[in-house]
Amino acid sequence: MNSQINSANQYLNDWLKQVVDQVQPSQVKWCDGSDEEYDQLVSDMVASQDLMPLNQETYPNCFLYRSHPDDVARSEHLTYICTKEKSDVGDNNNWLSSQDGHQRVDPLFAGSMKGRTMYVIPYCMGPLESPYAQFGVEVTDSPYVVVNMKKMTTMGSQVLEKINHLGPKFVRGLHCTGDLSPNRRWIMHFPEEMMIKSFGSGYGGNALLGKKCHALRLASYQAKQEGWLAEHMLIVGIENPQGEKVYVAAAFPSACGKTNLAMLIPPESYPGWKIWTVGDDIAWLFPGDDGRLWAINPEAGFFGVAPGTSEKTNPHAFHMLRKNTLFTNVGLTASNEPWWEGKDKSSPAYNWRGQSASESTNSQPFAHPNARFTVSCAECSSYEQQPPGGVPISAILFGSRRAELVPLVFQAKNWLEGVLAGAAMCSETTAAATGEIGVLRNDPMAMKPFCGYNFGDYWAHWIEVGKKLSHPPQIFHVNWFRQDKDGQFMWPGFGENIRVLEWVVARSNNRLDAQVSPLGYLPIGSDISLTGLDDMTPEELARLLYVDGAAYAAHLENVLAYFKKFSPKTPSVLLEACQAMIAQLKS
Ligand code: OXD
Ligand code: MN
Repeated sequence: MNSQINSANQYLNDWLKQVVDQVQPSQVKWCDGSDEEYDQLVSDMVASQDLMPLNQETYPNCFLYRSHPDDVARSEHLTYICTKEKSDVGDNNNWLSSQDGHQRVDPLFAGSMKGRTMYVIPYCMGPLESPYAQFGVEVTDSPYVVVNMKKMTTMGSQVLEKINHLGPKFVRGLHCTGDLSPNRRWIMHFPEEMMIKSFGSGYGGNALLGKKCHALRLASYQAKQEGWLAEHMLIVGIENPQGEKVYVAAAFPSACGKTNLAMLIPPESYPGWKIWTVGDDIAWLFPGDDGRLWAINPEAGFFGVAPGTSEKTNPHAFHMLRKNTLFTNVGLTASNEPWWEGKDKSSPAYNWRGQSASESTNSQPFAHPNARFTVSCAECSSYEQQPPGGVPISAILFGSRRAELVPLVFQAKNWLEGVLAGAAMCSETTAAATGEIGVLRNDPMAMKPFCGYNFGDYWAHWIEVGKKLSHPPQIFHVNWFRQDKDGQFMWPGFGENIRVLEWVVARSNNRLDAQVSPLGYLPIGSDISLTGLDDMTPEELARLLYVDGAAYAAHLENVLAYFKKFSPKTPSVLLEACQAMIAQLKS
């Protein structure tokens, strides 16, 4: 077996030989990343009934995967960052010493691939020729992981060529499906060793190691050492009717509409406006020599939430999913098309577990609320091929899901108050992670599940990055999810969010005045256009923008207490900015 471990990178060979000895696969398969390899894996999985072809006339080259019912989302409570010092990792993460982390998972890997194929996936995060690209090798026994990695990353022989010359500078990711029991599941990160060990889950965020594990947790740790940022952000280009394009990065917690915002189609009342999709989930942000912040999307595909995706909410995605897509845990119609809540007028015949409509319990959704689609970026008609050097960011949005309190939009007065706006984010939990849904929790910069180090150091790092920027992006906070007293959403969202983006762009270009408030700058009512939005009155818009000073101050008191949990790491300037804002809101 070890004779098959023959790359030109000795560090890679040494690691793979250890892995083979540990997991004892029946064969090793190096993934070349070709379409033929993908097709072969898909047809093998269809033959073994791990994958089900969907209606090939209406959904050509689309397949359905049904996961184990206990393995449908990220397992945050089983996700650990393992380092020498606990204080490096902070209370925002589960921590184990590196030694204990290895000791906990290694016995599970012993002999875990007996009788199975071990796939070796060399992958690249970011455009292959980008100076910002990062490399990794994922070893897995899951063909589902291989076919998903093919869509989500650049992978295969051309990547191995590059890794051959990297010496030890690549991430080693070991993944094994195990028996999928949550009692034998761990997602362990060893940032000091550039290593990931994930056992017992096939779910995307736990098993596609290039994504959350590498591109966010390990990358954020690395970015701290090297002076850049790895963030849970979409990236879009916003083009106005004059043809000017401005790039915006936006952080929202999981399953809060990042993919929809990334692919927004403006309404008819916004002729000439266009949104270009650069990325929908992760942004790596680098201070440039020109004092601006430059961004790349490290991913090559979308792993999006299917429920709620429709012709109305996200027409680009709705059409892109009609071919070459892997679906996970959606329902099925009688004509073998994928089905999810909020899709269209069709009816489901089977739920995500394969039970027929008569067998399934009425109150249960037919698609799992975290059902996903995996599709290459190239399939999206609004996708913009990113230049290797990235795109310059003019504005950063932080967005939380808040039924109350938080206005539709405000602009921070400066970088520090922008960092405060991001760090103060609280949002309601969603089905993207196991656990209760709708619980309000602190989710700074939407990075609670993804920051690979101590939040105190993270906020300090954000402040430091700002100091390197002579032309920093303007920072905004948005909330599409405010509700009225009857529990109805007050803002229509989706394509109509362009109205807020228009204000964001104008403010970033210094083209509009604004009202000054303790929170930051607020739109002067009429500056958010309501043209063509017949259902909304200026009074309703005023309610959406209303800030209850006392209630907001109370929220920030809680945030301050949260910040203090990370002291002495929490930067004192952040605490002072928060205290000053509380005092102003109260006065
Ligand atoms: C995702 C997530 O899958 O945030 O992007 O959970
Ligand atoms: Mn995400």
